[in-house]
Amino acid sequence: MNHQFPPEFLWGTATAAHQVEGNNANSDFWVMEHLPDTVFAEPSGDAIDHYHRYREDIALLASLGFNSYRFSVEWARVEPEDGRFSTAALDHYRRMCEACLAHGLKPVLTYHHFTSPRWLIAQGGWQDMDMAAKFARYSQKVTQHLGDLAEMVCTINEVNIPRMSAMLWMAGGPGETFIRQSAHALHTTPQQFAPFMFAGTAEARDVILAAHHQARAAIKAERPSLPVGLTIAMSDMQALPGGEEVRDRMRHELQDVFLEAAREDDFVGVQTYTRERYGAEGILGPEEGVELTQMDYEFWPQAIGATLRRAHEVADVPLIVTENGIGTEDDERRLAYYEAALQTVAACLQDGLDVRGYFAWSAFDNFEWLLGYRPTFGIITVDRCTQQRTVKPSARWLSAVAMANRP
Ligand code: GCO
Repeated sequence: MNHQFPPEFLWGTATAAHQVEGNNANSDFWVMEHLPDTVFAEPSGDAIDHYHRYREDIALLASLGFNSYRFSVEWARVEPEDGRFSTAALDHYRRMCEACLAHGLKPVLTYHHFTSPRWLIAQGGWQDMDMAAKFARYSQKVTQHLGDLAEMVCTINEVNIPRMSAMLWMAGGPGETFIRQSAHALHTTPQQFAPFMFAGTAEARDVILAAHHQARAAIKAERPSLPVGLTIAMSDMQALPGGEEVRDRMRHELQDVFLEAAREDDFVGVQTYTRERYGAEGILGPEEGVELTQMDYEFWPQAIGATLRRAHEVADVPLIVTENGIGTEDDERRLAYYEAALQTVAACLQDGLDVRGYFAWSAFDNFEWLLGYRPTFGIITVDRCTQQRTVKPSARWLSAVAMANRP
């Protein structure tokens, strides 16, 4: 795997605030995790206490030879009430950026990674066009405070995941009782209930894309040279004979419209875990005989090569693998996954695709949303009683690749 990557290539790992920080108590997810009929397996709680342990964590990641770290700024902390910004919270993220730079890691910031402040949901959440301006205002504030230290900014993580989840996994939504309880607890109505993850309508898609575009303008107004993009969840959508039409329709709806919306951006972040097969009737389950991961995804590391090529074809902007990885308790399989995945990334580079970086999901085992702490995506494991971190062999392997390819 040596010398197949350009010297300025970004090698990193990724996390998201809510999944690692702990006690993100002003966010919509925190509220939903604690309802009597919650759909979450368990609450996020202290997570891995990254909020307090970021210095050691960043030092550990740097010691592994990475040159970048992708993490998210938590809107619920930075703007705890509508229009009220917390300088202390902004300073916290500034200290994180400074710690990264002191250790030779370029900070790649995500401004929204699934969680939102409670007040936003009470106002109509991600279904209300007014929120786009609020997201832009928040983005401007964050850029004012951190923009000079950031390497690049992802506005919204996985802009297409609400639509995917509504069309593929959660048809009919998350269940009436849960919606009723959540809406009540978040001071809205079941009809207007729209946290990001559950905002799966076509109207919400337009709101999300407007939020991205307005945020991009706000960031550029502050700091014209800062690269801005969005990230998108892309599985390798394969058609079986007869499934081409359905696959094309679904791919347009779930991926292409979002890639098209990124054509004016500085880059697009591609996040891939597996493939999906389509037949004439729609999406098919895993193929018999193919190994499954903890997420019940097919073990399909080559998916990342296919999605990079697709993103290049449709968006035609520089590409970054902002997430790629596997939920497994068997770290040997993780290592095998990364090895095969990186081969396909190298092949894309060889074919002339402008791929600028690779971020493994995830740095640490962390809170996997509805599934709680059971799936383990980390290259570093965490004992959540002692908060002790232990580096897995897959991390050592990635570390060797990153170091061998650095100047
Ligand atoms: C994502 C998510 C992560 C998940 C990961 C594994 O962007 O989908 O960024 O939060 O943990 O995808 O399922």
